[in-house]
Amino acid sequence: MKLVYFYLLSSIVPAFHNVGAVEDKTEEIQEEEKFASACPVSLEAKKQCEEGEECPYQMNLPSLTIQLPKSFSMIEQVFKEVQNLKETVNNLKKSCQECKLQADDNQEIGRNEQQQPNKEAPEKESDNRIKELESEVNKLFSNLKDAKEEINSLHGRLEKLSLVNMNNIENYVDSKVANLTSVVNSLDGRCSSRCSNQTEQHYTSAGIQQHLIYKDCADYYKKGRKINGIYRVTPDHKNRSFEAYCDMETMDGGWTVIQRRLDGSTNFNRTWEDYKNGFGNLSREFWLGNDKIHLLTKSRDMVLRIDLEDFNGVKLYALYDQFYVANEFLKYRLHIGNYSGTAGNALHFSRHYNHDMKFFTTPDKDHDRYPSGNCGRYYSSGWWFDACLSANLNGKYYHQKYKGVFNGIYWGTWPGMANGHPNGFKQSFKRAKMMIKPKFLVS
Ligand SMILES: [Ca+2]
Repeated sequence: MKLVYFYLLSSIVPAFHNVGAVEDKTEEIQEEEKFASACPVSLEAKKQCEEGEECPYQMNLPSLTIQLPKSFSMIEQVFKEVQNLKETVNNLKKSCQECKLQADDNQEIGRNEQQQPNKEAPEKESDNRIKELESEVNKLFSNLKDAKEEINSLHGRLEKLSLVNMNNIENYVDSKVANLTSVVNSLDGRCSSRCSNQTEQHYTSAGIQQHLIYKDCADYYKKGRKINGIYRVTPDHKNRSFEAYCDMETMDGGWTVIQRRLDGSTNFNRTWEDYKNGFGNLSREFWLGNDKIHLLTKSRDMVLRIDLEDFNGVKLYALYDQFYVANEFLKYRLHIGNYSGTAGNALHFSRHYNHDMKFFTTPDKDHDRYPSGNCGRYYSSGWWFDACLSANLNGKYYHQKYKGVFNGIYWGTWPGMANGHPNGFKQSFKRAKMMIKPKFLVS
């Protein structure tokens, strides 16, 4: 539409140019007529105007028809198409904006999705932490292992030290006990000669049984009790009294018997507890008990006499000028002194077979020096085994010679004992007896 208006104006401009040349009236009329025939455009005042007055003029134009190129007919179509295109573009733009929004959304989601690994980051961190902890634990484990090895080695050293110390302490205590018992015995000897009547009278008037003051069979013997039999003794006033068999005939009497074998009526294959408390029949075969033996030998310095008789009627004896059995804590360790007698020193046979200073072993408690097994179990008895024996008076009672393991009553220095008989039979004993007596009474 705007284009059409432009062409109308451009055709008017030459008309105004011609209006400027009106002054020449003759020519003007001719020209007007000419022009009117050629182009019917007239310019005239609207009303009669005075000179010098500004009057409105009007211009009449003939109907105008302009021939435009054919291609101009396409303009409307093009315009329509342009409109369509514009709409399409707008639509596209709109959809594009939606696309963009979607894309932005997607990007947002993408960003969020990209944040996923960030969410996993703490997991990675915790993984690393776990690895660190694992390595720390491994370090601690190896440290612990080292510490354990160190503790084991220290433990070994400590055991050695404690063993050495224990031996020292034991020896120290033993020597002190020996000194004390010697002093007590000498005092006791003096008292028995000067104060015994007073003591007896005192106890009698107090109504206390007289036997409470008898430490052992020797005390009874000193009081004129010279018949073999069972007497109640109190070797330590802090401990209970107990019965013991007293031999009042052998070698000036006054012997407290701690073990006896004579007929095989009592089984000597016994436990630690049995040997601790004692077992058997005091009138026949028995073991007095390690606790009692300890108390008896603790209260006085004692000597030990062993009497043996074989089935051939041979009777021999062994005398040890010291005999002490330690307490249970020290595993009833044996202490023996110098030997004298006729049966031979079987308790201290050699450097390798020595029962002195050995712990007590029973079939259920191995304290012997035989590393591969229990001597008590092998030889069916409780005894102060080395590894294992040159003497064992608690062995099995055989009523005659026997074959096999040396598990009978055994005294290694007995004539023909160690070699055995040519036919493989082993010596057995008819009687065995172990008894003790205060040293100061033995000349
Ligand atoms: Ca052993």
